Amino acid sequence: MPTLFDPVKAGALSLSNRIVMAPLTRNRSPNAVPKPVTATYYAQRASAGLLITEATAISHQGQGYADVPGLYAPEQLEGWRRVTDAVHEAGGCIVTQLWHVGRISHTSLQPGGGAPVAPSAIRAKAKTYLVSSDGTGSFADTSEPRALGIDEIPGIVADYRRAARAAVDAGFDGVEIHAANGYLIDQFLRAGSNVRTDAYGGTIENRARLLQEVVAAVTEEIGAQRTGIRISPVTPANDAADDQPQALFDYVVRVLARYELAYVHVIEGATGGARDHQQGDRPFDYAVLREAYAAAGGKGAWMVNNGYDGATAEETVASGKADLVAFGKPFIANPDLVERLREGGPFNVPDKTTFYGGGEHGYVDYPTLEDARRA
Ligand code: 8OZ
Repeated sequence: MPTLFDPVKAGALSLSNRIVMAPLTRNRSPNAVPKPVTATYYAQRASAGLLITEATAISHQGQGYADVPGLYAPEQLEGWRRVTDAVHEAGGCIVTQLWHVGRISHTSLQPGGGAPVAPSAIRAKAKTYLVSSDGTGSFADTSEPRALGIDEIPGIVADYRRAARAAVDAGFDGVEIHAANGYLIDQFLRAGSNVRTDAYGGTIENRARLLQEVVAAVTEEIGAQRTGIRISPVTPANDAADDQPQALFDYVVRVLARYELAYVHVIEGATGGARDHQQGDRPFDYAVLREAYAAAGGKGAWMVNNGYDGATAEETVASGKADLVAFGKPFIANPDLVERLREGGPFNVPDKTTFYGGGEHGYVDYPTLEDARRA
């Protein structure tokens, strides 16, 4: 019976244990450039089997929040090189999360102050986070998006490909395609945000076309075995809505099974919220989802996330329900989370007021068990 602490392979990634640091937005990269302190933050957490960076924009158009990092300018990639070097020095394995926000953006964050882009011109009932010139942050309604022309889609797929290449050149061990939480790829997938009548809308097959093209491009560029993907079948995050999530995501994983991906990362329930959150007329069946992937020949590691603790994670891995478990908030507050899980705690409590934006406090100053013993 595998334990959480046993090594495992996910495609080409050799992980020292099955505990993963989930992607966590921290809004500490002004001008989209990761600072030196971000290298310290990730290196402190390098005992995780795998670190997934915070969501990182593949292009200026893919930006939707103040002070989130990018992968599309030389200074950004230099910042990431410091991170990957520090993590590797500390013995860790790290992938970056490729992000295009689609309609979850604001004109003030877009090239030329233009409208954010989306499958259809439907505004999300969602907020984004802005920082004004005097440094004060505030939440703002997302802007009215414009529908992408079909001729613009190849350029977006090319941006994913370019970002994946840049990530590997900057020292990442691989990438995770962000297809969750109501951002661009998820907006195409879900009927609530996609009313297109061309080859990218209507049927499930058409709504999954962008996802399929992005996966094909990224895996061709850097290798499927270095590519993971994150999905969130029933999350309501960022106004994501579909009333047939089981049919939709059973199809999605069958598409994913065509590629020898490193892993499939599934957010169970409402992101950061209820695990039994429901969309459509029946509870979502994650076992059916995994069976659909395996039956179609999918070989990637199965990663689960959302509200796991040591006991539920241990049971999930021991029973074979998943190969990897990703932890979010616990990793913010516990740089040595792996050690603390091994010892059964204690755990530092995350401070919500320092999740988004700010400096070193609440970022790199949470104590390890060893720090606590010394103090
Ligand atoms: C929290 C705040 C801003 C963005 C996601 C990238 O939900 C995010 C995100 C989370 O995937």
